[in-house]
Amino acid sequence: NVVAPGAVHVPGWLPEERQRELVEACREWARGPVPLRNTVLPGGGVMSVRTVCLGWHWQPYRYARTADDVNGARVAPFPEWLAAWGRAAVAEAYEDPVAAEAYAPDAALVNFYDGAARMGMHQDKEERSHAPVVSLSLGDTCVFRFGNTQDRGRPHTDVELASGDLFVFGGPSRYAFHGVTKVFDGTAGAASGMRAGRLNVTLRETGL
Ligand code: MD5
Ligand code: FE
Repeated sequence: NVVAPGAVHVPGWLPEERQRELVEACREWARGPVPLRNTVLPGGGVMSVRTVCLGWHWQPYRYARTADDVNGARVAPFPEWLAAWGRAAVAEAYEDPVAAEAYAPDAALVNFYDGAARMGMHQDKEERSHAPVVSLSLGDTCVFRFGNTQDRGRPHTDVELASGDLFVFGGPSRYAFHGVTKVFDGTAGAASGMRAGRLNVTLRETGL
């Protein structure tokens, strides 16, 4: 499903077994060296989403190797198997195995949403590379709001993202505003092995 130029939604891309593997890996990453944390924004606001990073630690609004706003630890490495999933995802979304081969993500953000968590409309601009962002959803279904590149307002398109869904944001959609407006409690089903909540794993090329 092409939502906009460069923005491709592939429902049910991850088979159950892969969903379970990724959930299990997320559980491990949440144990350390840096725990899941509610990011504190420079203005004092606290995000309702809980996040843990791989490869590079995102803190508003830069990437660092250590989690200086959490416990100072160096973040877990970005695993090569996850980069391979990223290349497969880009190949699937763009039907272009040559472009996909060049995709070299070096950071991941793992976002955990409980039923009350939301993510406000924002752009992802901390990466120096213009390579696509790969998004994998697990657990509860959410409403993902895909906006425009100008501002937080209209026009925007609401898309439901369910467990196993792939979304790739590249080309002109790489810097679109986007957010999560709702998570539907109890919609996870059995596929991912998640009991409650939603996980989203995004793969990025930092260019750092
Ligand atoms: C999420 N995470 O569901 C989303 C999925 C984040 C974040 O937004 O920053 O952690 S990633 C959605 C995304 C990434 C890059 C570009 C665009 C969307 N886009 O152009 O719409 O937790
Ligand atoms: Fe984002």
